[in-house]
Amino acid sequence: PQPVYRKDYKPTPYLIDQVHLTFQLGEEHTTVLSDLHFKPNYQGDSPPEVVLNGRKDLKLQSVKVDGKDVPQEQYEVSEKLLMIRGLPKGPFNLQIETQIKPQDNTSLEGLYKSSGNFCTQCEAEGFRGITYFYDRPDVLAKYTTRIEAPKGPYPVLLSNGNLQASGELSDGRHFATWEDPFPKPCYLFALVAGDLAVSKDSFTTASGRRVDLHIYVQQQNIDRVAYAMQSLKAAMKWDEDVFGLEYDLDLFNIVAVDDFNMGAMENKSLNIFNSRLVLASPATATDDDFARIEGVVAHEYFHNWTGNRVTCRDWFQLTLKEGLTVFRDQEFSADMRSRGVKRVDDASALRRAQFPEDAGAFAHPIRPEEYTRMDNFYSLTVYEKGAEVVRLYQTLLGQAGFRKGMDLYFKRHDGTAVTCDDFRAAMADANDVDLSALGTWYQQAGTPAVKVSTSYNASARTYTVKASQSTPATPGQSHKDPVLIPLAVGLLGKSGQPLALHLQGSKANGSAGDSAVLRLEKASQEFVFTEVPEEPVPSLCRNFSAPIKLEVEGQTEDDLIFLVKHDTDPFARWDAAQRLGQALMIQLYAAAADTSKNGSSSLAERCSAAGGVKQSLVDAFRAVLQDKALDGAMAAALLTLPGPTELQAMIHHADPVTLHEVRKYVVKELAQQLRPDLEAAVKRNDLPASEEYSPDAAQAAKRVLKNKCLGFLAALGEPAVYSMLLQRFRDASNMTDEIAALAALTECPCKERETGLSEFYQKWKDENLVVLKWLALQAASNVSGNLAAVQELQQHPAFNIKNPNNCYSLFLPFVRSPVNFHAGDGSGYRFLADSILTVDKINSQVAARMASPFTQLKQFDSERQTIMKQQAQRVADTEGLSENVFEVVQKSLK
Ligand code: BAL
Ligand code: ZN
Repeated sequence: PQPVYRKDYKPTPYLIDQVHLTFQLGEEHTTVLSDLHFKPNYQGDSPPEVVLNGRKDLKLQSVKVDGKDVPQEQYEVSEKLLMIRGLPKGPFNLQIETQIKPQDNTSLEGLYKSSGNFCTQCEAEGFRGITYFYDRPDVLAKYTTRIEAPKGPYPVLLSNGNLQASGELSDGRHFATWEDPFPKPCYLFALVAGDLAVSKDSFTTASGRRVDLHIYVQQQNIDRVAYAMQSLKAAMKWDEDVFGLEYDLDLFNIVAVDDFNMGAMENKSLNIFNSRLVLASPATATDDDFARIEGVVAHEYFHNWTGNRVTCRDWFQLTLKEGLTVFRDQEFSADMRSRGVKRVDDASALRRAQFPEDAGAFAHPIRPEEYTRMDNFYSLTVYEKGAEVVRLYQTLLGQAGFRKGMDLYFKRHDGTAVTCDDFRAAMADANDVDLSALGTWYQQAGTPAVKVSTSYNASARTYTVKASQSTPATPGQSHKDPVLIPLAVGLLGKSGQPLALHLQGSKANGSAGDSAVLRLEKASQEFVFTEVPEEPVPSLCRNFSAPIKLEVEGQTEDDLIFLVKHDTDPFARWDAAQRLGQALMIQLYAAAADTSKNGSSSLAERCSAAGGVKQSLVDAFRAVLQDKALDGAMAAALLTLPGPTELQAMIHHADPVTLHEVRKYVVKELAQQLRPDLEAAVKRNDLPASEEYSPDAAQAAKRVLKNKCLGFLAALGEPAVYSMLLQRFRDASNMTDEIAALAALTECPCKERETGLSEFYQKWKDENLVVLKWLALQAASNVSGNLAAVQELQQHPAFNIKNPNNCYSLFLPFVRSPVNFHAGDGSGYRFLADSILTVDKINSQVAARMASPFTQLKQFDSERQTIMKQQAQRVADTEGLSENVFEVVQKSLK
């Protein structure tokens, strides 16, 4: 397969400004009539060829220009293209008729069927699976869509825009015609036809427009949409309040489908969602599910402006809409819930998942330079790191400056397809500043590493912060330039009080409360604070002001404990706790892995001979547990030790199983020493049975802390704790508590584990979304030898390999189990490779996602690298492999 390069961008020789589509939906096949109005966009007198994208399963029926058949010698059809010559000068209409078979489409791109209903997914390049078209985001057209279908099985017919007409046809068929007044690229096209129930509400915009809000789901799920509806209305209001952005049509539809590759899709006025991100009831959804639904409903809604009204010129610019929209949904969730906890969660997720991507074989800049399959670049880097880069603008410009930039961006670019450079120019021009230094973030892959050293001069009362930065080489990019890093800094005095900040010169970018924002832009720089009355403890990268890895020279354990106690910045406080845990586990890993001195000792003995878990860490955790004023969610975050992926990245070629055992040892030691505090915190945070469940942040915070403590107690390995967990599982009045108790048991090899899993399945076997949780818990378990259980689950009647959620709930959690995925005999890797090959024949996007662990293989010890490579190679060598999977595995093998 040939990659596409960003540098090769060229506009199309024609524009298409009007699209009329007619779908004749049927059980045997579907006919698509497409009538396209072409306008010249070329120089010179001789009309060039029209070359349209297609897919091999399109059956071309006819091609006409201005109503007349195009002679066969004037067009050519290949697997991926339709080429037409001899076109008239000036505008013309091209009519194409194709036949497709949505019922056989398991790729879930283009038009397909889910639970008997027709639906579409066109981003990034799915529209070419429906009809021949310029399937690229810079061709914007107004669409009219007529849908014809048998009325019995498909009473609901939906597409983008407003309903223009509907009525009966002969033979029990009916039709609906939809018209979308806003020009859009084809990736935003959508169609749904099916037997769906609808929940209706409305929202009146600030300027008085009444918008009908409809959420369509399968009949049996109609009582589970209230939260999504409430979230939608909150998002509409928030976008008006914060960005002055109103909705622009009279109707907004959401449809939930079970079979969906992504989380959701922002099609103009007809968002289509993976049902797991719409449906929720306290009995079936967890607090996290509720929060995710709120965030994703908002995200898709926010795309109406950032993505739909202003879209991307080409797919390399994906972060233009995704980074920006993730940033917007993060800010929305921060306003709906706890801002500090949200920031910690986002920073933690970035470090856990995006940092490894940025350090692995698939590292790419937020604006990639090339791709083979665009689907592979719907990545954490483009989305989440992209959002952090958008946040840099806000940190540098302040909220008001950022808003000015957004206003100018819409003023300049509404209704057009633009680039990330256009976004940066709008931000810069609106604030009359030079932001060219931010450009490097779009070009360079890799996480910048910043080293900070500090010194206090008591006689001069100055405090000097020296910072140097470097970005590690990534595949294809050995040279890296410094990037512009806003580093938010606070200084704490001896009793934990914030010190007033006076920064010498004008190197600070501004200050917010107790923090100053240092502007790092060179390889190495120095900043001096004056009038500092005492030697402070620095609080660095506050609010995670940039997506960097920070090393603080000379930072002591006492400093970290002090920060955990006193820092008022939630991120910096959490980060200090993380650093304490990291340092301990890195030290214990060295002892655990060194079997040379006493090979017959157990891992616990080696860890304990190396000093075990330090009293200081125990004390810090105890203080968190005893702090009744602390938000429960923040407490839970502070009590969460760094996970396997963060630790793996810090220890060169570590053995992941030993690392897991070390972490387990630390959890157990903490549980033993903190038992009374853990038990007290559980008690304190148990809600009275009389209190009705609410997914709001306040109540959820109590549950998350309680369940975090239960997780620690499970590590004690005591029969009494197992029975207590089983009882809690049985007594739980909501899914959050039910699944948390079961999750704790699932990590323990005990009879209560089997009882719980079996009872849970019996209780929930008819609820697809709950069964997914059951699959995921078992697949992720570190109970040794669990691969056999996962293989059995693959054969279980509840498991459907054609459904992406099923694959995501079995294979992705499995690879997160250090013990079983990284089993020394290579069985986990073999299983993954076999599963990728099976799924690839059904759905290559899902298979490519499953292949991503191979991009990390260089992190592990050499034996594991060897056996992982063998399996990646086996996948790469398989005949008929999809381009999606090929692109991921061949990068992994370089
Ligand atoms: N555009 C794909 C789904 C999303 O990011 O909203
Ligand atoms: Zn998005």
